[in-house]
Amino acid sequence: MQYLTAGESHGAGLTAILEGFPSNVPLSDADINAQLKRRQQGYGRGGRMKIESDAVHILSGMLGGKTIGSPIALFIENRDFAKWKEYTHPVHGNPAPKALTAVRPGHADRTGCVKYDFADARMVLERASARETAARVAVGAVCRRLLEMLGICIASHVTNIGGAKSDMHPLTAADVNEQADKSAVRTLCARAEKEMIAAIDSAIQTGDTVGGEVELLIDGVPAGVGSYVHYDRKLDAVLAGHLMSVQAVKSVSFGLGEHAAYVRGSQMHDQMYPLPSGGIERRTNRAGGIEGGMSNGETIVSRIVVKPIPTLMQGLQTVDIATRQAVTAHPERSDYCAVPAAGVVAENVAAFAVLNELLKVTGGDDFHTVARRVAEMRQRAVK
Ligand code: EPS
Repeated sequence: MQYLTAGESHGAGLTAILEGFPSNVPLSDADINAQLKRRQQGYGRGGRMKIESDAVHILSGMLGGKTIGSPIALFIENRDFAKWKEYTHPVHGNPAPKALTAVRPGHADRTGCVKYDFADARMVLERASARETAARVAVGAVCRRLLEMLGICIASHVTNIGGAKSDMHPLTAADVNEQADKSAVRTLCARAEKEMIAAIDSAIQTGDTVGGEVELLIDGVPAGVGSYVHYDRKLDAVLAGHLMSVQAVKSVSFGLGEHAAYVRGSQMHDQMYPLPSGGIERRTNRAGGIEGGMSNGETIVSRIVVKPIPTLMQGLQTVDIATRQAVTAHPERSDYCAVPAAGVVAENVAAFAVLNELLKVTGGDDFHTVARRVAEMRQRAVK
């Protein structure tokens, strides 16, 4: 499979095309809208989320409520475009009144202007904006539908916001989203929830922003997705690339992650025990479900760190690229914290990556062929 996204944050909307998705998968707008809605939640979002109410238009790739194997085109309208079109209309807009030259440290503003030869960072930020993640979530939601039918479940929860840490580290994805979605900051830990909200409130009061960490869990991936035989087929490398591409992500790790630097081999590796059924049991999952670049059949566990958003109401010291004078960076409307949303984005970005790697193993243009092959893979792991 492959997908493309297009669209500017204050343009007409976001478009995505997903190519290579198997046929005969039942799908509805509601499946995608449910994920879009989850992405819009979270304490600490800015005013924009009160304007948008993301809903997908499925333009192609389906007939009679099922996918038909042809490219799936998706469109999400930007409601805010109604107020912006005199500036951001692709042909008739005049962006000059909305020019941004007090470039924001940490944002794509400055380097984007150098790279694309612009005198106005508006030309950069419209596309660099994390608004684009709505399109990626829509694509992921389609992939997720098929993964669910194969018994593959993806979930996430917030483990840290601004240093307020959760103690909860569930071993599987089951019920995690159900619980996390009830929390304003998508955390499973009641104590940490209060501290996380306090950290966001404190950032809001001081015109600052906070980042954090999410944990991603993927259950049910059969052993043998990805491969050790070549660098570009390693599942952890592929997944990390997709997750790292999400706006504001600064690190991605699997299993023990950076803690692996502190332990010995005997404390690191997940020992194996025979089961009467013929299968093999592990009593730990420090590998995070991936060994030798392949899923090993255990839950895939990844931790993703998101930096504090670089648009600060208090402004940071910078240089105006028009005047070359020292100024305070432009304080724009933005989010104070988008960590809860980042977890939802991570889930859906991972859904594409996992399905894409799975389809490379199974082959198959239609759902039943894929499902039969997945069943064979699972069977092989216990014989
Ligand atoms: C963003 C800035 C804010 C966010 C936006 C990402 O938008 P605005 O400048 O319109 O207030 O709300 O996120 C979304 C619109 C979204 O859908 O997530 C940025 O600069 O990255």
